[in-house]
Amino acid sequence: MPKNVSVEELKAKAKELRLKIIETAKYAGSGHVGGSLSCADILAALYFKYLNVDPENPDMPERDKFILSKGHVALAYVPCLALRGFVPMKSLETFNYYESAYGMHPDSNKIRGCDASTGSLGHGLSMGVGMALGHRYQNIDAKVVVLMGDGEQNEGSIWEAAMASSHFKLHNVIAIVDRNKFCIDGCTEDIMAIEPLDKKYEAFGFKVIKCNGNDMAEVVKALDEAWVEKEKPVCIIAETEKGFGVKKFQGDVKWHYGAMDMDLFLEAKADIEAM
Ligand SMILES: Cc1ncc(C[n+]2csc(CCOP(=O)(O)OP(=O)(O)O)c2C)c(N)n1
Repeated sequence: MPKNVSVEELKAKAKELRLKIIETAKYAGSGHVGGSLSCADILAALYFKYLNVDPENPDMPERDKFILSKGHVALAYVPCLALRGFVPMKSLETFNYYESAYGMHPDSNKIRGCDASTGSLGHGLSMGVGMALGHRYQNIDAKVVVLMGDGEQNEGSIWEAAMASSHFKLHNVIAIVDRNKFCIDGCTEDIMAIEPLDKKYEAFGFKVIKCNGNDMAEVVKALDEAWVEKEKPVCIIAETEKGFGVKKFQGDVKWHYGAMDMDLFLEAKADIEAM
């Protein structure tokens, strides 16, 4: 059952998360800031309202599972786990350092509360199908939420997993696509077009919900609807903006991955604080 947390409280969490994202990128020297900022609202909503997870008991079998299929945004995920109490806040200072547990891609053997090691794109939904089937066989009523990128939709394995999700009627699987319109080196529609994405997921047997993924009220409405689905797997297409919250990053493909000097860091921080 989702917790009783208001949209305003979630907005404040998303803002806190965005600040942690850019601080962590500054500690690391660089990072995937664009795709981290685009999905900050989704992560904040999931971890502070929807997911049944417990930082005191991170391995409880009946927990909801979360898979960061777009694993390059550990820069958003690890700070989110820190804010939720799974990992020490201080550890963000070691992000992507040699021998740190917190690399540029998440390692479930090293990070408390992390259910899947990711980074090689295209595998999260397949892992999610396996986890959801595992829940079924063990009579565990838990959700499996998979956050994917839109460029990531070019990976064929996603579509095999989509077929399996509907074949097995995995209504506890919630796939979320961070539709920020950019991949690593350009617009998704120029590199390898994915539209009409909603029709594709519908054809693969999903219930499709569209929302503005940078508007917390819309994110909550979409997740509320997804959480009560009892027939089909769900795909939420969250329309977002890459770099959302920092004016210099928004709409600039260069900020898929980058390093900020101190002036830009302070500018980014001021932009987020003014949100
Ligand atoms: C299998 C695989 N191929 C290539 C990469 C390199 N890579 C890292 S991020 C990225 C772009 C991903 O774009 P998208 O899914 O749209 O992510 P977002 O824009 O949300 O950051 C690529 C190609 C990878 N991590 N895995």
